[in-house]
Order: sequence, then C-alpha cells, then structure tokens
Amino acid sequence: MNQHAKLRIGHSACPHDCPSTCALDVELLGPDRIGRIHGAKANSYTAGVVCAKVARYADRVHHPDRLLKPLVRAGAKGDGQWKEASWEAALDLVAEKFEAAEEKYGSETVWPYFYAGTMGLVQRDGIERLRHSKKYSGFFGSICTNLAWTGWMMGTGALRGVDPREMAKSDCVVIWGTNAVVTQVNVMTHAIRARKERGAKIVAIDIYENATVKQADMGLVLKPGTDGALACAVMHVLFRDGHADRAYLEKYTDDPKGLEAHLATRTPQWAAAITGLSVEEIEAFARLIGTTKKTFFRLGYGFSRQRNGSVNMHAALSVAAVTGCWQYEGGGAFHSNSGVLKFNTDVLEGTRLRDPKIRYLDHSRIGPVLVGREDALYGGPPVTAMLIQNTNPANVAPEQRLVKQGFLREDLFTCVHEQFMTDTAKLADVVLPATMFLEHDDIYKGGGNQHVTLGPKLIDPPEGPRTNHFVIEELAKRLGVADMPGFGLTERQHIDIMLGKKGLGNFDTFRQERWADLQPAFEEAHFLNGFGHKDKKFRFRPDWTGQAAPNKPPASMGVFGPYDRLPQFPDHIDLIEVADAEHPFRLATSPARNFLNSSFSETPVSKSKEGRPQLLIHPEDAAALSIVDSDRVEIGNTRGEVVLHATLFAGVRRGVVIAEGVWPNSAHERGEGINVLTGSDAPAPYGGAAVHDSKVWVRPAT
Ligand SMILES: Nc1nc2c(c(=O)[nH]1)N[C@H]1C(S)=C(S)[C@@H](COP(=O)(O)OP(=O)(O)OC[C@H]3O[C@@H](n4cnc5c(=O)[nH]c(N)nc54)[C@H](O)[C@@H]3O)O[C@H]1N2
Ligand SMILES: Nc1nc2c(c(=O)[nH]1)N[C@H]1C(S)=C(S)[C@@H](COP(=O)(O)OP(=O)(O)OC[C@H]3O[C@@H](n4cnc5c(=O)[nH]c(N)nc54)[C@H](O)[C@@H]3O)O[C@H]1N2
Ligand code: SF4
Ligand SMILES: [Mo]
Repeated sequence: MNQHAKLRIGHSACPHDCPSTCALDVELLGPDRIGRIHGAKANSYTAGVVCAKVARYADRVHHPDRLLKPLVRAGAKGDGQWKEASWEAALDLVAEKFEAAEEKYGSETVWPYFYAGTMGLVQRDGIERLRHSKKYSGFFGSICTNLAWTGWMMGTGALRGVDPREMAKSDCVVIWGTNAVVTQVNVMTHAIRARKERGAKIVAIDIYENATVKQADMGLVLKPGTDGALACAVMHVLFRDGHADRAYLEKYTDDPKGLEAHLATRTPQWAAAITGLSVEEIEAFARLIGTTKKTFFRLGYGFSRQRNGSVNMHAALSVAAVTGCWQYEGGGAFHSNSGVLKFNTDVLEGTRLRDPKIRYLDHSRIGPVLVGREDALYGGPPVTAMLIQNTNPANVAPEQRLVKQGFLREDLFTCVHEQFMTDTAKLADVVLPATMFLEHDDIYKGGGNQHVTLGPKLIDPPEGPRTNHFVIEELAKRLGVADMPGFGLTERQHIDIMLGKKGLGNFDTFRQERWADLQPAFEEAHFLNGFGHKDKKFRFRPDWTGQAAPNKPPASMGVFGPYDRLPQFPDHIDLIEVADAEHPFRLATSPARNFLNSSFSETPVSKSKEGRPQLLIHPEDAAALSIVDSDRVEIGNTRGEVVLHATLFAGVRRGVVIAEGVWPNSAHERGEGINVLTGSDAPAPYGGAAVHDSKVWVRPAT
C-alpha cells in the first residue's frame, strides 16, 4: 500500500504575521507529531502553495529548544540564570508583582504588550480583555501597518481593494515595495499565472535587486524613500501623453485639475534626479501602465517603512486613479483587505470594560517608554510591569539600546510568554512557555487575501506549554476580574460568538467548511460605487490629520511627527533621514527569505540557509572603503553601531546598504542587533516604524 494513503491530514491556517494567511494541510503522524505542511489546493488564494519555512514546520514545533517550563529569574537581569517553577507559583508571582506595581503607581503602570506572532484572534487579542478590565495602559500597535494603511486610507477611505486573485486576469502586475517572492509567495502564484496565461508583464519596484525584482520583466531600483517622486513623474507623463482617464477622474476623484497643475513641474527629469532612475526607465514604466488598462497595483508594506512612507503609499495609489484602471477586471489596486475581514470582538476583548481615560502607549516607541521619556509616557506613571505575548521587542523594536536599557531597569517587572528563549525572554523576570498554533484552537484572517480560516487544535502540546488564553484567564482569576464579562469562556466559545455575530455559523460548522471567502463584490472592491470617503471621491488631496483610519491613534495621543510638513498633493518630501557627510549611506533592513521577523531564526535549516548577518554593499562603495567580500564591517549612526559581514552586490545602488533579516541580537558580535540603528521617532501623521530609513556610516570593523 502507498504510504501516503495512510497519512492523516489535518486542516489549519498559518498563524504567522504574513499577509498570505495560507490555508494549510498538515500531515499528522501521531497525537503529538506532524510531518510536512502543504498549502491547501482547494483554497483559491493559497492554491496549494506555502513558503518553505512553513512547509518544514515540524522543525519548529518539535524543536529541542522549545520552552517547556515556567522560569523565574535567579540571577541579575539578562544573565541567563533561571529556576524552574510550577505554573501555579509562576502565575501567583506575576499577579503579585502586578498588584504591587499598581498599588504604587496606579493601574496605568502595567503595560500589556503584544503583537502578531500569532494572528489568531483569540490567542492574540484576548490580552485586551485583561487590560480593559484592569485599566492597564493601552497598546497602540503601530510597528507594522501604520505608515502603509494611513497612506492607503488617505486615498481610498476604506481598507480594502481589488480581489488579489484578479491579478491572474491582469495584463500588467506592478509589485510595488514588497518582496513578494520572500514575504508573501502567494502573490507570485497569481501574478505568474497572468504572465503564463495572458503574457502579462510583471513590474517590481524596490531599492535593490531582490528576489522579486529578479523575477520581474521590468525592475525599477530606486533610492529609498523616493517612491513619491516616481509616482508623480509617472502621473505627469500620463497626463502629458493622454493616458489619464479624464472621464474617470471627473467622476471618481476630488481634484484632477489641481493634481494636473501640481504635476506640471514633476517631470521625469525632476524625478530622475531624486530617484536615481533614468528618464527612460520612468518613461517606459509610465507608457506601459498608460497603455495597459488592466494594470494591477499590488502595493506592499516595505516602501512605507520610511518617514515619508504614508506620503509615498498615497502617491503610488494615486497612479491607479489617474489611469482609471480600477474600472477593469484585472485592474486597480490592492494593499490589504483588513477592513472587510472585521469581526465583532467585543466579548473577546472586553470592549465594554474599556475606560477611555486610560492612556495609550506607542508599540514602536517602547524604547523611549521604558527609559521614561516624558513625551512617550503621555503624562502618566512610569511603566513598571509588563506582560508580553507574541512579540520580541528587544529584537524587533527600533532604537534597541533604549529598549534593552529599559528592560534592564531594576524597577521593571517583565513577564514574557513565549515559545523560545528570545532576546526579550532573556531579559524577563518570569518566562512562561507557550503552545504553538497546531496545539490550540483559533481563527485567522489575513489582510493579503479574503479568507477567514479556522485553525483548530490538531496535536497535543508537550507537557508544559500553555495557551495565551489560559494565561489571561488564570491571571484574571488572581487579579480579581474573572467574573467580569468575557471571562470564563473557552477558546471555542469565543470563536462561536465571533462567527455567530458575523453570520458564519459556529466552530463545528466552520470546521467542516474550513474557511469563508469574504471578498466584496466586484463593484465594491473596485470602488465603482464610489470610494470610502463621505463624498465618495478618491482623494488626491489627503486630509492628513483628519482621516478616520483603522490605525489612527486614539485622540489622547494627538497626531505624530512633523505632520504639518505633509504635502497637499502627492509629492516627494524629504522627511527621510537624508544621508550626510558623517552618514553617507542609507540603510534598509529588508526581510530575509528564511526568517519571518524574529521567528524561524531558531530552526536549523533557516539558520544555515541564511548563514550570518550580512551587509549588501555595492562593489564600488566597498572598494572606496577598502572593504572586500566577507570582511567584517561596522555600520553606525548616532544611535549605535553594529558589526556584520560585507557581501559585495552590484544589485544595490551606490550609497545604499541592505541588511537582510532581523537576526537575533546574539547572532551579531557584541550581542546587539540591527535595530540598534533604527529610529524610534514617530513618523507623521499616525506613527509607525521607519525601519528601512536610517542614515549610517560604514567602515571596516576593527
Ligand atoms: N520571509 C519573510 N516573510 C515575511 C516577513 C519576514 O520577515 N520574512 N515579515 C512578515 C511581515 S510582519 C510583514 S509586515 C510582511 C512585509 O512584507 P513586505 O510588504 O514585502 O515589506 P518589507 O518586508 O518591509 O519590505 C519589502 C521590500 O521593500 C523594500 N523597500 C524598503 N524601502 C523601500 C523604498 O523606499 N521603496 C521601495 N520601492 N521599496 C523599499 C525592501 O527592500 C524590501 O525588498 O512580510 C511578512 N512575511
Ligand atoms: N529592522 C527591522 N525591524 C523590524 C522589521 C523590519 O523589517 N526590520 N519588521 C517589523 C515588523 S513589520 C513587524 S510585524 C515586527 C514583528 O516582530 P515580532 O513581533 O517579534 O514578530 P514575530 O516574529 O512575528 O513574532 C514574535 C514572537 O511571537 C512568538 N509567538 C508566536 N506564536 C505565539 C503564541 O501563540 N503565543 C505566544 N505567547 N507567543 C507566540 C514567537 O515565538 C516569536 O518569538 O518587527 C518589526 N521590526
Ligand atoms: S507564505 Fe506566509 S502565510 Fe503562507 S505559510 Fe508562509 S508564512 Fe505562512
Ligand atoms: Mo509586519
């Protein structure tokens, strides 16, 4: 008998922080063991494809270094000495410390800190219930999506777009500022289908020749933070050459005449000087999209991670409005469907318990928060107690030296609930072991497609790890809030409630269906009934500080950054860290193929495929600095310095250096990671993290 015939397959969803949220078929080898993971063929977005790192997930879930026991710090902070504790004792200690902190400084001194290490709604967001019930400080989760979503919302007024599967029906797919081959492979499935079946052209716009640019028919490699200039010049050409759809503009947009006048000086020559592209490249790109009605703009996150990122996102999005490609099947733009995948999470998050007077703190500014900067604390008490789930801020948050200095404070108590001994867990007072997605129930939705997918528990966890839900419920009991609304339910009950409110059945019925496809109808997705603003128009003139957006900071936080410098129309604006004599290079920290943020850096295959922290540098820049391939190089700025190994690469521009992947701090000499160099200042207007926007110097390491 064929061995495969005996294989049991379980159905799940990828929990990782990736726009694709793949539907998974998991080989079940026993009650607590999995084999390979495959993409579900029956899911029209996943289409049978998953990335290599999740295909070999057995290496992660059955990893020998998984945390299995609660640990309590037994030496100085960060010195690696722990003693094991029972769950009871560890949770008692956490509750005791939280109560003591609250007694001294008030409830806002406790800061629950969580992110998207799991995208499961129950396991990720249940911590909000604890925070609302206890009036702990709020968490303004800004690090990933803020710059991008803000730019998108300014134009369309709604966080949704053309069905990403429609890419397969395009004649031109523009992959703008996302390294899709690496970060969301499923985009390529649909784009390449268009190329195979219809001869579609694929354009990739990035700041170096990454894996996606290499697969493209046209690759535009521009200087970091200059996409707004490219977009303006392209629109200039579209108007100039009669490729602007004036009837569409008149009907669907706010001020096409004002835009055209504004663009008069934004010539290809003007943009060439800013972007480093040639006039011919800009003209050729404009001609291609001007003459191809079915052009699909797939706008990514990467190009928004600059201090002018929201402006650049809005500018790129504006191009689609000028050609009017939104009207055609296979045409238009897509960034995220998060706006249509919303669930009512009031019970799960304890929304009714929320006290609007409680302050919020900025996720991305954890460094300034923890070192007690007044502007970061919003007039409230210092943070002296934290519960951290699903994120690794000591590694991924900007301005790492501040973050670490903060975690080392003697008067800060930190509990980290984790799967591995991460850089953050190493600095904690209590570490609790967490289950992985295959070991607990949850439900997932991915911004990069249109499905909501169930991820039921498929295998038993090892002895020790517990779910996030368990930790929240147990702490609630110890902190005296377990009888408040929303507590005392199981994961499945929460899923039942959320599915029920959305009219999608319950856990059991959904388990049969596996997922639901919530893509809005064609007219709505293409904004043919009008855009999301009150006047239904696409806005070339954004209301930078007035737009209601899913990611707008709560009123108590005000508006961020130099918002008064944001332009009236799409434009290039020098809000970036412009290189100068002391810092002649611009650094971007683009993603590594085999890591996912701070995850997977523990699995042996990912580690060996990535090698070691490398700095991609142009051979001529290297020669000018007497650096040869594989040399140790030090890069630095006013925030600190980091050592990596040089890789000479002609696919990066002169004056730009790329460090791929957020390696564990310990993978670098001196134990300091790449985020030592990134800034924690909040970009305008709604914050975020400009992790690809740092000026640095580069020199041979001594
Ligand atoms: N393998 C892998 N997959 C991932 C991740 C990962 O770390 N590794 N991270 C996951 C997460 S959390 C997210 S949010 C998504 C993000 O996925 P993406 O949308 O792809 O965003 P980034 O990974 O930030 O960067 C994408 C590209 O933007 C480029 N870039 C940087 N600055 C500029 C610029 O100014 N202009 C232009 N045109 N390009 C620029 C970078 O060089 C990079 O190639 O991916 C997810 N998937
Ligand atoms: N320099 C630089 N910095 C960056 C970026 C960059 O491109 N460059 N990207 C930024 C972006 S876009 C993002 S989203 C952030 C993300 O950075 P992180 O939030 O650190 O991202 P992840 O690696 O997704 O997940 C973090 C942790 O969640 C844990 N985890 C997973 N599932 C569970 C669970 O069920 N329970 C518990 N308790 N823990 C779990 C994992 O073990 C992992 O250690 O990094 C940002 N930082
Ligand atoms: S592509 Fe993204 S969603 Fe799909 S399996 Fe890989 S990490 Fe998960
Ligand atoms: Mo992200």
